[in-house]
Amino acid sequence: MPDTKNLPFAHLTMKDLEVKKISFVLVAALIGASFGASAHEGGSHGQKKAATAVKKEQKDWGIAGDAKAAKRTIEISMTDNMRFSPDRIEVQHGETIKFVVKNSGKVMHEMVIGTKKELDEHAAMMAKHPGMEHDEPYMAHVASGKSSEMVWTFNRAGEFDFACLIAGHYQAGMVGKINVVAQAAKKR
Ligand SMILES: [Cu+2]
Repeated sequence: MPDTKNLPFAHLTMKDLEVKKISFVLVAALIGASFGASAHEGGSHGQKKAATAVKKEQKDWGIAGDAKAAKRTIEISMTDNMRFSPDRIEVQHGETIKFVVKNSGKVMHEMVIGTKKELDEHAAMMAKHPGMEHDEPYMAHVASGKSSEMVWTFNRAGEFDFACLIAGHYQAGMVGKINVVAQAAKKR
């Protein structure tokens, strides 16, 4: 057992300790704030710009893309008979696609890209909480008669799905397939 008499604050009451602790937290916060501020200044414009841009998070089915990197546009139409058109897309591994997602129906629809597993789970959650708001760079929610754009980089090869996760729509089969194929081996 340590001898409490030799501890630096042993002579202080609990109340004194609280005050010490609070002022320590305040000092730490101030130091943190000034560090944060100088780090931000050091980052200059580049960092500022990144903060306002779309959050790019690597997913199993790719990552948010830059519109200027998209060399191909794919138009997807969504209808009230719970179908996407086209509902099969093939892209090259590494390709950035600009999707123009058009709602040709009378009710709200959305296009959400993901793995089958992820979409199944997400759809189950949407069915439980139909009014739930969700927004990510791999989804486009489109009101009747409107169009919305979404840019996605398919930097993972494989078979992925896209779906409308509005309660009832996924269950009615509003799903499509995206096949991300590895670049063909160079022929000699
Ligand atoms: Cu839908």
